[in-house]
Amino acid sequence: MGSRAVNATAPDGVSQGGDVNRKLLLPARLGGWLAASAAMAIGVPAIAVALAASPAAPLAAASGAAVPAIVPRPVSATAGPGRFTLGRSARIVAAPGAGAAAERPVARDLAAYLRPATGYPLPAVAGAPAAGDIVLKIGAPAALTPAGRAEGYQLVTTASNATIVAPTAHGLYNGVQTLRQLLPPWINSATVAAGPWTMPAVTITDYPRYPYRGIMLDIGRHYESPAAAEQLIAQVAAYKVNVFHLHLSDDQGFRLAIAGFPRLTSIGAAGSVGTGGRTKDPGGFWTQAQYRAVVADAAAHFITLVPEVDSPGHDNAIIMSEYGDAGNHALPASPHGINCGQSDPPRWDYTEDVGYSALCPASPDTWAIMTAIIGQLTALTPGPYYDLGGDEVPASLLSPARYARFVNTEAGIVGQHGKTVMGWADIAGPGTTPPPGSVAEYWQPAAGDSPGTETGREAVAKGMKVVMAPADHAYLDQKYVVNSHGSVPASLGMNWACAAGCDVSSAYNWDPGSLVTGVTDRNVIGVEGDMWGETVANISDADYMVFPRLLALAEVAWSPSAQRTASGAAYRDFLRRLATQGARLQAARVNFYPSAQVAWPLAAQGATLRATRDGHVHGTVATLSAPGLSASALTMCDSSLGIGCTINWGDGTSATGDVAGANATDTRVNSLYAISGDHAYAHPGTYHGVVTLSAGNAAPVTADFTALWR
Ligand code: TNX
Repeated sequence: MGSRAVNATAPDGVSQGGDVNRKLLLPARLGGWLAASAAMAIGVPAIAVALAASPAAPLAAASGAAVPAIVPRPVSATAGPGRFTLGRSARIVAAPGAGAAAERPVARDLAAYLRPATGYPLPAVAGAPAAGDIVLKIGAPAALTPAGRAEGYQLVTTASNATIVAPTAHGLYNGVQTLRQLLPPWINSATVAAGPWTMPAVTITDYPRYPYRGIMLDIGRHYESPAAAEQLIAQVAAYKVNVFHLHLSDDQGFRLAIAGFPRLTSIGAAGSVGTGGRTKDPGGFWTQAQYRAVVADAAAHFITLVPEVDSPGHDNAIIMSEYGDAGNHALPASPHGINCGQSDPPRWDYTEDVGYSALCPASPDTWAIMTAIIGQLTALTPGPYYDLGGDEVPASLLSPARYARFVNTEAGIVGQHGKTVMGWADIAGPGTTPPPGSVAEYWQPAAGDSPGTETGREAVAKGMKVVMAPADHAYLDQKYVVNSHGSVPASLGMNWACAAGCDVSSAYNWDPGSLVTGVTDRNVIGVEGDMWGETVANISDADYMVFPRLLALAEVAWSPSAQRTASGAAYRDFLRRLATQGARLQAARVNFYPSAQVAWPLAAQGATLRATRDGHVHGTVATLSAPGLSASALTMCDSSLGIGCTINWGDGTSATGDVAGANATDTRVNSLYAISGDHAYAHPGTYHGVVTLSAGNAAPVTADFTALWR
């Protein structure tokens, strides 16, 4: 992507953001794991099989007992005897205790998670629990260390109850996310599924390694609606992500209505990357009411929204909007003075280029605009952070001194509004004076003390906290590992940080507290996955890039530090647990890339069929999840291909079923498959049938179904 390179180096050799030219950043250290994964990447994805009855493949816990597969991996989990069955009469009980008020909303959340698939009423009530209930209680389990109390929880399931105890509502909510993963994957279905809804008995004590576990969505390059943002929020909350960083503005689009500056959206929001003459991709923006609603929706998922209006670079949309706004009395000088970009007058550039725009630090109009944006956005945002961006301003546009003056002025305004300054780690460069405790987001795909890493050490030296988002591990817009057909996906994503692809392995196998020399867990507050928007035109595309890699990042951010290497035990353990998430994601209708690095198991769920008056049944007997199984769905039941689906009708007869579904595309996972059949029973009754499914060399998976003729 040569055209995207930033000329970040000044003639005198000084630069913002380290001596980093994105084009040159193809880290040699990626080579090792690429070789190891190449074999898997070529040919059909590996398919392993797990029985439907044990959707969460058991893992050996420290004790040697089997504990269920949960992502992110809990701090400790010990299996107990038996299983808990969630039945039709179960209630979700906020146990009387210190914080019944805090428990109630989480109880309602849990009920809302469990009702669609179970079809059970699951009333959320206060009071004393009975056998069969799920119990939520504010309290302080002794096993939680003081550090673990803010978001930690203990979850105990026995044959009679499932109980979550946590010091905070957020901790309860985290426990709820774990509880969902103890149930079969079909608990994520939007429509009633057959069950049974059982979970293994287990004692889990859990709390996060880092307080900041984020995802960033760039709606500047391509517009995404509030509804799309909320869909992503709901999806990532399931993996205990607690920060939603919203990149609201970039060269190609400004996406939030700002009172007093209507041109920011009438002009600034009208395009997107790829817009040609504004006839394609019409852009868009959020009203302040819509923004507030997304903030509230995030908060309901215990997610803090961090707004970002990138500056002083990545600002062509602002400059194009305001350059000609001479009639605006809010601008004290001449608005032409805001433009320190490459061309004057400024021009739209709807390519993926970066590094050509800059707001001028000396213009009073620049600050009239920025003050309005920051004032309104901070007032709309209850969270502690305001992200001022600060990345990739070539020293040829703003000298380091002028860049630093810009950042320092803006940081002062942010501080006046009571917010903590956040920005890309470039803001830690020469001459900046961020208030101690400000947050630098480290993005360079560089480790140790190699070029680019100095931004991390500069941040530490200035007393800043660090969010780790090294592009070769955490940039979710990077293409996956190339396979025999070429780039993956061919039509989406970039490859500047990972020339041969960034897959699950690179998202997982790194350590935020030791990646960069001089940046340790004393400084690091968390991890963020960044979904840049140049190449993704809708939220389904974004999901395809976000999942499953975000699950790796969520674990790196949540779970205790581990020796994470491409050949190590921690990664193997993660892959096994990640594999079981495939059916969960499919049941939740989350689009994802069925990475060839993961041995996605088959998982199947039986249905209930009703016979006609003459004993005829016809229709879906089971639903099959087989991520990455790209053999044409319609030939799956052809045993000559080694893929079989046999329906045992429960009356002593068997037949081959039919399979229907959609194959994978370049940007969509293959659909769930419906296995169907036709049968005539001889006598009225309740029949217990079994569907047996197999693919390749894998052992079969079975699903029980029921046929009723009354
Ligand atoms: C880098 S590094 C960017 C974004 C791009 C992204 C594409 C940094 C803070 N910014 O402007 O969208 O690469 O991968």
